[in-house]
Amino acid sequence: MNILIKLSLAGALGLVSVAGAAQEMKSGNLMIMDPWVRFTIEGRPAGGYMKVQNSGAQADKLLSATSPLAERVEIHTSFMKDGIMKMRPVAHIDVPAKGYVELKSGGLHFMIFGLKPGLKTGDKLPLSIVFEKAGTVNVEAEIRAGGKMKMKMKMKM
Ligand SMILES: [Cu+2]
Repeated sequence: MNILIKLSLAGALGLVSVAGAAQEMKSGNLMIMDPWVRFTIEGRPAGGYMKVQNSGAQADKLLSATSPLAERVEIHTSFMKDGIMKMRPVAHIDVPAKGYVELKSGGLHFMIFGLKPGLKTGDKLPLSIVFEKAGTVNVEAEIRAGGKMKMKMKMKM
């Protein structure tokens, strides 16, 4: 009985944290929506994703990012070559005026190297994102399981 109650409570808490996961951070004309990081095994770089919306009449540029819990963060783009998904660093990401850019799996993304060991799904990774015009915007990206990485891990098991 006790165990049942604990389990259902854990389930309810899980639902609450999922519902509260979608984050927004506004800075000037920029809005950072739903920043998250894909959980990865220790020692592997992790992908970081979010949507950056610009309500201003001037375009901006995402120049770089850092995290106190990672060695370095690169900006990557993904592309197909000979049927294989590859990626390479890019210098910046354009944020169009009165528009948005989405950092997502298989497209532009943050590549986060040297994550502090012990981070797990549900933890928040602080990210300081530097824009050419808007300056530095601090967000907390939730670490989530998901996508291709999860499927790979399932196949290995
Ligand atoms: Cu990458």
